Amino acid sequence: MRVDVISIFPEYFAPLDVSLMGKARDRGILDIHLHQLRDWTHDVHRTVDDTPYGGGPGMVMKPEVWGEAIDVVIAEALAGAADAAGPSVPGAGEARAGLGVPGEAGDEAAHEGLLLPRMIVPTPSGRPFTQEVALEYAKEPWLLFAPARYEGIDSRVMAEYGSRLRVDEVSIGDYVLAGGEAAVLVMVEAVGRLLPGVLGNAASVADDSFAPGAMENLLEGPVYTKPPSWRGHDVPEILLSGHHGKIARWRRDEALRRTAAKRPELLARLDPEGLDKRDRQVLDEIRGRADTSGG
Ligand code: JAH
Repeated sequence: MRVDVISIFPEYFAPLDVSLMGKARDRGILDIHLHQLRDWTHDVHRTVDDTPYGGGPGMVMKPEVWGEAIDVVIAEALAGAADAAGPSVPGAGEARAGLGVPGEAGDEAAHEGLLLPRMIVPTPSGRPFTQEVALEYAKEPWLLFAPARYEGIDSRVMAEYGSRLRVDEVSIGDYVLAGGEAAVLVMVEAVGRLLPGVLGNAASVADDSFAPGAMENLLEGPVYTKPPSWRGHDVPEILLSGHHGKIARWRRDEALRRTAAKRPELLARLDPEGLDKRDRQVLDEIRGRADTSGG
């Protein structure tokens, strides 16, 4: 997957060199390109913001700068992908090889067939970013993130690119940040770990909280490792039993109980078709307790 990020703080994305995302990049699974928005300004002050029409506090990011930045980033990525795919004239490949020009083989950034990116603008007024959205983005070959600062980007930028490519205004939660960069880090990590070959164990994705299927709208239960007893706290005996069927059932019970305790609003979203007899029994016990405690 190719990811472009245009920001006035490209250095904010240094954490993407670390750990799982760093490895995904080293392996060429995740190809992240960072761009300084101010590179597309034309004034000595490299101005990216201006006062809001209609008045009010704060500043708004200027549309012309974003427009040039997005146009050039897309055009250069497409030109690079065409280069990497090689010449369409038969025989020219040998000429290129003779000149020592790198071809597609061994070219880690050889994105063939890039059309247009999906553009993602983080904003508190956007659609909620969920595991479902992360899975959807993980299927895309190319994402372009446009994190704003100040009070946001002039809305005409989203209108313009909304008619040229797919634009999503997305929120990672109901709070206001100082800018969209931290939200981009969150989204790139949530999407990046879902890319084929990034996680060692594909099963761990299916068992995640919120994963489509059995864990949809459920939180994962508690986890434990050695030692079996620590400061008087014992690992639940069932986990030491080696009874894999019973362990799976206990984990599901705990997921249901934890979801009821911490995110009761999620229970209403459980698919009744996805609940077995024991699931319903656990939920009845939880509701019974809730009903008696309420009086
Ligand atoms: C704040 C531009 N959903 C979290 C979120 C995302 C973006 C922003 N704030 C919160 C934000 C200022 C300027 C974006």
